[in-house]
Amino acid sequence: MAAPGENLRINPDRLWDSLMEMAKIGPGIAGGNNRQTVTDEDGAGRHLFKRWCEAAGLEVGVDQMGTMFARREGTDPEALPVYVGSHLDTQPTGGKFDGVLGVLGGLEVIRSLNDLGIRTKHPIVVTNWTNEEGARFAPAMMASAVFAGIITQDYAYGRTDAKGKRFGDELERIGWRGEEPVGARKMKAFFELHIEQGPILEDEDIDIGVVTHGQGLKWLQVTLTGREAHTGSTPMPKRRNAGLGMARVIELVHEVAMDYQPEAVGAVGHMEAYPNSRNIIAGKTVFTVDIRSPDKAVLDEMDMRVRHGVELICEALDIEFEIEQVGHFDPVTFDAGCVKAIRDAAERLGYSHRNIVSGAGHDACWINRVAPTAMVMCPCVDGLSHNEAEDITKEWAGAGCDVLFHAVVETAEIVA
Ligand code: HGY
Ligand code: MN
Ligand code: MN
Repeated sequence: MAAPGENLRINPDRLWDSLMEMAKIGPGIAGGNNRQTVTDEDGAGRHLFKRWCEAAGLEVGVDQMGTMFARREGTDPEALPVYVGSHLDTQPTGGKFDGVLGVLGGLEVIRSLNDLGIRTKHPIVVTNWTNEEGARFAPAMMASAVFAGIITQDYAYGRTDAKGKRFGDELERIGWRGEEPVGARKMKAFFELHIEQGPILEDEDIDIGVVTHGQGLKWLQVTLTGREAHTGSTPMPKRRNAGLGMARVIELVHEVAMDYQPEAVGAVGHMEAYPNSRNIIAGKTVFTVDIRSPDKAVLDEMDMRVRHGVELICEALDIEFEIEQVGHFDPVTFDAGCVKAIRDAAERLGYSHRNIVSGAGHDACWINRVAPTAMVMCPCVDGLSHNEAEDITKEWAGAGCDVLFHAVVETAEIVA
């Protein structure tokens, strides 16, 4: 089957307009977005996406985790569909492009096929995965993890946010709990377009990241319990300071990551101190350790060192600890055939490209367990993401979506 000609391109202006339209839903306070999963804002974004899909002639299905599947028929309805997508939920102080570019890029592929009157043998399904971010409800990539059989739907439904609300109840409340069983769908392949969320492509002035691997991740939720006491009248030796414990663990995580440079990373982004009063020694702290590495052995060693370090810190401070692993996936190797389709498309279209390992986690990391999967990346300004100032250019978005278009259409097989 001949590959699509290099003249086949998407409409970058239409893609950009859709990105800017979606960005109006769940605006942040500094130009980005706060459209957290299964909030009313998420619901509104889903309705807009559904309207656009139906206007493009797609049939929209929703599964019991709320993931949306918008299907364009192929000439052979029995042929396994090619899936393309990402996520519409954002961080609390997120950008306009993280995830959204991959969902609306998938829709742009459909819109371009419609414009060009191209039929494909395999159906194509544009996908919006629920709760990729894991900010409101851990773990990240939650719906794709249920789809891939990594975690159960009951576990996901029972996850609670900082206010104690259950994911399952919130999904029901916004009216996006579908009937379709999760994971029943079979795929020929899955492609995800995503911003790099790091500085490599921009620094090297490269248009396209051909994602060969994704680094592994562990999220450890740590609870330290000491004793609340007066910050003024309690002698230093008599304190059981959970706040000091958290500070020392944060330093430990940084030091452990620095021991495995240049790949490994580690930080603590989520921190809660109780009772969080100016003149009470924190009796309890709850925080999440985020450690990552492309090397499984390194990730496991970092995990072991952090756990051991927490034990020593708590012994010295006479405080108790609990550690719950609330997120984990091993380093991912994407499908060589799908990766080649992306690299060949970039070559054919005349875009500069390089292999790259994804620093961030993506739904593709889980879907790779159940179907041949690969990712396309485009640069982002200063490599910044998970920040309202996240930005890309229309050219970068267009180039990434052109490559996505070719990889998807080639895999779905154009019918002359
Ligand atoms: O945490 C991640 O890497 C992704 O943004 N959920
Ligand atoms: Mn993302
Ligand atoms: Mn993200």
